[in-house]
Amino acid sequence: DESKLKKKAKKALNPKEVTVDVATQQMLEKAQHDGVETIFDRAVTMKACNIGAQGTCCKVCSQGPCRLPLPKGGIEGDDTRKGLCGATPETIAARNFARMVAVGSAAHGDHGRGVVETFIAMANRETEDYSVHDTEKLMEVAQYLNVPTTIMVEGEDGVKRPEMRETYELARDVGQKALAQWTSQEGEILSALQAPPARLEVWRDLDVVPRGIDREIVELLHRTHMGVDQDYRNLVKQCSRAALADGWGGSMLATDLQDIMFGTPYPMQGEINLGVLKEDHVNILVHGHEPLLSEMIVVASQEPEMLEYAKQKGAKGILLAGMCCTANEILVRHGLPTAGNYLQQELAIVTGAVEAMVVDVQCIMENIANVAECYHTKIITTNPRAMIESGNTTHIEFDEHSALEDARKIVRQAVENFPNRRPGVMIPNAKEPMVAGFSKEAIKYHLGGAFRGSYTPLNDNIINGRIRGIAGVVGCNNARTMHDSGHLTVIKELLKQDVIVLSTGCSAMACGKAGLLAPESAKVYCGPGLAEVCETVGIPPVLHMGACVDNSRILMAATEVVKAGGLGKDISELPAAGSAPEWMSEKAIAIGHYFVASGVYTVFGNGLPVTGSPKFQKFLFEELENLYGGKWDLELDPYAHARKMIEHINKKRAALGLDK
Ligand code: CUV
Repeated sequence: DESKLKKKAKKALNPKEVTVDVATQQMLEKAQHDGVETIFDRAVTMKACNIGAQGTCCKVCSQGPCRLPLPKGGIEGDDTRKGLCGATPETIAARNFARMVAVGSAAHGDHGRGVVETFIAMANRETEDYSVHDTEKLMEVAQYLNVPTTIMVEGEDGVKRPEMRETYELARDVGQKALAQWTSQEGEILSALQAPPARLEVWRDLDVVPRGIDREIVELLHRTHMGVDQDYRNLVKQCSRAALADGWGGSMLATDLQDIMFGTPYPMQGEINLGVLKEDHVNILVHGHEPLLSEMIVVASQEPEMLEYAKQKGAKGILLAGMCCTANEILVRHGLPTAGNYLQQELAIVTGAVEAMVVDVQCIMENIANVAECYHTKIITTNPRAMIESGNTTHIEFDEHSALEDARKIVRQAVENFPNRRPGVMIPNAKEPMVAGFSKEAIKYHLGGAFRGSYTPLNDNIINGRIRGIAGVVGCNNARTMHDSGHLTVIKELLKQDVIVLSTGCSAMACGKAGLLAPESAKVYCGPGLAEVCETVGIPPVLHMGACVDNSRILMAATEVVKAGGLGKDISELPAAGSAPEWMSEKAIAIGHYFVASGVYTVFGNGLPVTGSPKFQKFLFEELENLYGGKWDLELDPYAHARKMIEHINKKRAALGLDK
């Protein structure tokens, strides 16, 4: 009847209200026209659960779920809320939080494990498809893993002298030693020892240096079992171990070994947004997180035989582009085009121009299979850990021993799908040029002054106030908040105040689409000091450092800044802050927590499931600062969000005696 229809019409999605990205708006209109439902539609029709959002729904045993929402009008007097077993809101919220840290750390850790396994196969020359690309990085990693890089060789004169070890022999030992960081049960993981000595001291005092990557995650999960750890402070302590095992362990080793195999990123020119797709080409999207497969697809899609095959099928060529963090991986190493960030994955298919979407792990929406059914797109899953139960997806398992062959199989299937395009293809006319690939090494080079090998000039610019401070703005998109808008507002506010921004993940992509990764944007968006630095050096004001695992690069860049001197002895003393304005994944919580435990003030947007327990929230938002020098915060309004970060940066500047 009419009132129902009216209600429905009222609930219908208005594309301009849910995203600031023009290409996304256009494709949402097309989806509506084509009768295709996306996450944006469901975000309108489906409300989130208020108790879960507060973090106080306990379902760790079958006597519940026990639901402990904040009473209307707040808590007066003692908080008497309890679960059946007596669990307090603190225990429940802390356990839920801990589980997010555990899963997020597990995701990065398992990604890292895959990299190490491939690395070992490469070092043993069991696969010719991968090789050592960056020997300098190999040496660096060998050093922190205590693997000797030289051996003593006796010369003709009978004198023994040190000689460099053979590359693959060295790589074998590095691979084994890296793997041992996952399995180790006691002591301290070696990659974490790269932190500034003062930070290490903080961790040792608090007894949170990770003993082994797997161990900390398993122990954290154990502690959240019914009836185990019922002290939220003690739970958070183990959260720190697991999160640090992610940032300074699983993620860091993944990044470093990927750099050895595929090259350390240096600034590259690239393009971003759905407009990178080409109507007359076979379009292949690689979506997910791991570069192991996508690196091979890069090779396979450029082989002459494959291009010939594409021509036979009526296409002019093959266009390979990325989505989500896989995009970041192939962008920062090859300059390959980026189709879009997390909330654009369904919409890429809606163009009708994608022959295959090849996925591995993490951030892949199950609904892409439904959307693909409305077009000709093939969804190809590749990882035994991540399949989609849907008739129209294909699984082509990827094995590092037959990597290039597997990649060829996948590309061939995409090419064969080209003639199956349906009428109504529409690619948005929207793409932006960008520069990406700022590893810690690249920052040293570009901001390193005349000698191109030091962080001192950067520090000098922070000390003299041209650069007020450093912000790490990272993380996902979230369908509960306007797509890309939080990232862009926070970042533009920071730039105005001369805060240089380091970015990764979907946040970096939001910047790319809005032109913030183009060096010319510096004079438009930055305060005079930062603009001058960017223009002198020729860099954009937002430095795209890679995928989410590459947040470890931000930790190491911060460490380099500490080492360069003049800004205190610890990361917690730096005029710096972290932010994830549109976070959604559990990985984001793990990342947030390792930033906090590393001494960084970290603000999240969009809600945090801790608000149902004011005591636990206070612990994270205030008391942690006394322990770690860093703390959590939550701010939904992006302007206030940026302001809080700037205030923190100012506070740190004052403590260092700058701006006198
Ligand atoms: Ni790993 S974790 S939505 S793709 S940043 Fe993007 Fe990045 Fe979040 Fe996922």
